[in-house]
Amino acid sequence: MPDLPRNAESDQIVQDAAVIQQELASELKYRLAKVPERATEDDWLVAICMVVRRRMVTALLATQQRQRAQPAKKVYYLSMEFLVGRSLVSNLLSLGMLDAARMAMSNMGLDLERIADREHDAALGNGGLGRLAACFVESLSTLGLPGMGCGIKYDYGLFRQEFDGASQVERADFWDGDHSPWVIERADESCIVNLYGHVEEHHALDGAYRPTWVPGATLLGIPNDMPIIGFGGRTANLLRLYSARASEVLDMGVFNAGDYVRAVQHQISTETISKVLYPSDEPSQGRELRLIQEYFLTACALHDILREFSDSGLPIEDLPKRAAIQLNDTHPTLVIAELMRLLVDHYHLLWDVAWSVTQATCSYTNHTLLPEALERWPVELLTRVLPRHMQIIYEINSRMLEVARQRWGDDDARVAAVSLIEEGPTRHVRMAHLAIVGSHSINGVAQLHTELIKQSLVPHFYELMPERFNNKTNGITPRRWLAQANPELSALFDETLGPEWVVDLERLRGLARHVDDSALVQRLARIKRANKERLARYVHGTMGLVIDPASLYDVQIKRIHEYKRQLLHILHVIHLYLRLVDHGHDIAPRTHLFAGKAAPGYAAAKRIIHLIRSVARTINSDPRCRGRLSVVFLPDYKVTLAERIIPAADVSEQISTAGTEASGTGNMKLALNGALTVGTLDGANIEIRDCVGPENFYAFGLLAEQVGAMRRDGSYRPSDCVAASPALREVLATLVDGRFESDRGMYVPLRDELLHRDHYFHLADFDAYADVHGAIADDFKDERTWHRKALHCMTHLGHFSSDRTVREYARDIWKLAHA
Ligand code: 26V
Repeated sequence: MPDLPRNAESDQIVQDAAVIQQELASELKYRLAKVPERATEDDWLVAICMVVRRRMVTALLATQQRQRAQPAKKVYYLSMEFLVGRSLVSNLLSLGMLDAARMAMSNMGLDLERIADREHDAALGNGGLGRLAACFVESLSTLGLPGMGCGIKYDYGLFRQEFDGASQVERADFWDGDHSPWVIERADESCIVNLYGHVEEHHALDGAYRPTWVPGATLLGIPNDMPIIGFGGRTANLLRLYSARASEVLDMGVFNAGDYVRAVQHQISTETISKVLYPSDEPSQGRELRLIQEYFLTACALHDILREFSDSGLPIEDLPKRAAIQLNDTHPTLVIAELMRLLVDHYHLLWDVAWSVTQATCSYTNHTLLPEALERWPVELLTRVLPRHMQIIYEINSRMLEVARQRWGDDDARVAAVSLIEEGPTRHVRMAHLAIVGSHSINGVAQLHTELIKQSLVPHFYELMPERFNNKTNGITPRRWLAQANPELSALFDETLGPEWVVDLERLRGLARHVDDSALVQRLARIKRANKERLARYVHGTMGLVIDPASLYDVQIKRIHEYKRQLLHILHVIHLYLRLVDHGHDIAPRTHLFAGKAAPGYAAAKRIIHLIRSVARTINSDPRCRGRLSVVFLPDYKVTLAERIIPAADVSEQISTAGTEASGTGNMKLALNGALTVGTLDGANIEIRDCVGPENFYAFGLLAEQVGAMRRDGSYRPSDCVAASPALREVLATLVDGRFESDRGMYVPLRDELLHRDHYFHLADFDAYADVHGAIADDFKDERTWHRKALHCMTHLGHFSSDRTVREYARDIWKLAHA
């Protein structure tokens, strides 16, 4: 970044602003045919996006020209989800024109932030996994590495969350990708995707087996490119999102038979393929459409990968020299069967050669240990939708079982444990097993998670092929999650460290010299306070609730899931409430903020939301709680809301049952914005604690090993915890005594699960959680020490930049040339 003297820098901003102003006027006039007096905020949004888009296109073409001139290996990041959020401000920031754009608009009587707030938040993902993919594509560009994200252009992203009283209601969230200023349709690069049908057995003259897949349906995959610009504006890689369209190839046949209506219907049904993103944690029934979506992505992506490769003129055996394919979870695993199909059936490679090319090209990231989240597809369904792929999967399996038998002889249990096919009343294909055998690298997303993959999830595969397993701890992009979300804090970093920290987060270490600088700590405190006031205004504006910026903001924002234990958090809030109103104890002022969506079919998660909202209503309307305790459940959690909440948090709740949260990334975002973490020793929490030091991390609860042992020996008795804790007894009683909800039956299932099973060990950890919160409340009273701790933490969190993570993938797995 050029280190201009201050006044030269501001001269430059004035000049840039003048240019932007001219371009804005021109866009408004010639694209929208409007005069400024008649333009709406949405018109101005289009105009400013177009001004930015020009520069994006320039960067994109320059990047592509450079990459063509110097062909190099490229990574294709295949993911069913990219949770990109809004793009205007992040693009302005990357192009170094944020201040100039703000000035240009202000000169025209417009407020950039207000206009940017009208952009749709592209929610093409569920949560952590999708947001990680978006951070990675941004980091690839910032690092100048060649890569492309491949995903689906859903018409409807994750549902919008509304409320009917305390109950979640889902609303469709239409994303008009076809008219987004950030998307360029590439109809000329469409490809054909086949489905259904049957396989005909043929043999070549030399006797080789040459099956032909005769498809029963054909559709088109249309690429839609979203350039993702790196910080500094030098590199723009593509996020390529495919949409499905009816193919005329098939329709013509139907037309000829005279059935016009059926032809149009066919068009409607093929286009449903990219219609909607599936919410995670949904029960797995009736998911033929999801399987087709997954195949659709892999077929489209591979088509583009092989087309790009064919430009190299290299023989197909050299594919791994030019392409690395990263599977973001098992969702794109069919790419392994599809690549084998193309190599064997179309390129006529020998099976063993094709198999080494496939393994050398593909690598797999696991993101979950929960058994219910591991993908398994019924053999019957796969056979019907993708008959040739199912044959190939059987062949892969039989060769792998041969290796297993050589190793373990007739230890049938072990051999069955690695089979790609799960036997039972209905047979299933285990997608994680297919991903493992077809990849040269299998990675977890935090150290503990990787250990658990090796020791508990797939120990037999680890025994067979230990060298393939490795860890890549997740990270987050400091551009969106610091520079953009927390501009005041970033300005403080700029002043103290210079501007380079934003592309080299380890430089935050330079703050270490300042932890005893009381002026700096005071400024940090003022910045946090301003962020908390801003959030308070937002809460008041959207929900009509008054919250006190002087109180401790205790934040839990993430998908609602039993393993994440929002229930433990709200039980503790109830405990505080009872101390305050029933026992007359005073408590230090605190505000509990929750946000998150529950999958539409996940009854327990919806009940937890209902409980939180009911407790919030009771507490917020109880005058005895005024100035002491308030509870807020903010609706419709998404990237944009995260950007508002995170800079304002004092405490970050990361309280999953140890051994269940693969990594977490919200934990990193909150800590980097100066929140102190209360957390279990789970996922990346452990590495965060190692970095910041145990005295700056509020750890509590059972360890993964202890939870694992109790699960194995069945020794956990939640009722014993209740017997030993009067506080817990009192709290549980409120779930059914009508105090929070007049329908006393409403929370009976929650209470019964806790008392009789408690699969996620809430009650076992309750007392320890309450104790550690006691310590937090004490520490928060000493403001200076608190902010000093927060500063100390930030200093040591450079490791959690997604730049570091992506560099590790590039070096260890993808083998990309250095940038
Ligand atoms: C499963 C399904 C199944 C049904 C269809 C849609 C769908 C979508 C996603 C999933 C699995 C989600 C797994 C996941 O999000 N894991 C999270 O990954 C984060 C990034 O590595 C990590 O930080 C979180 O700890 C982990 O829970």
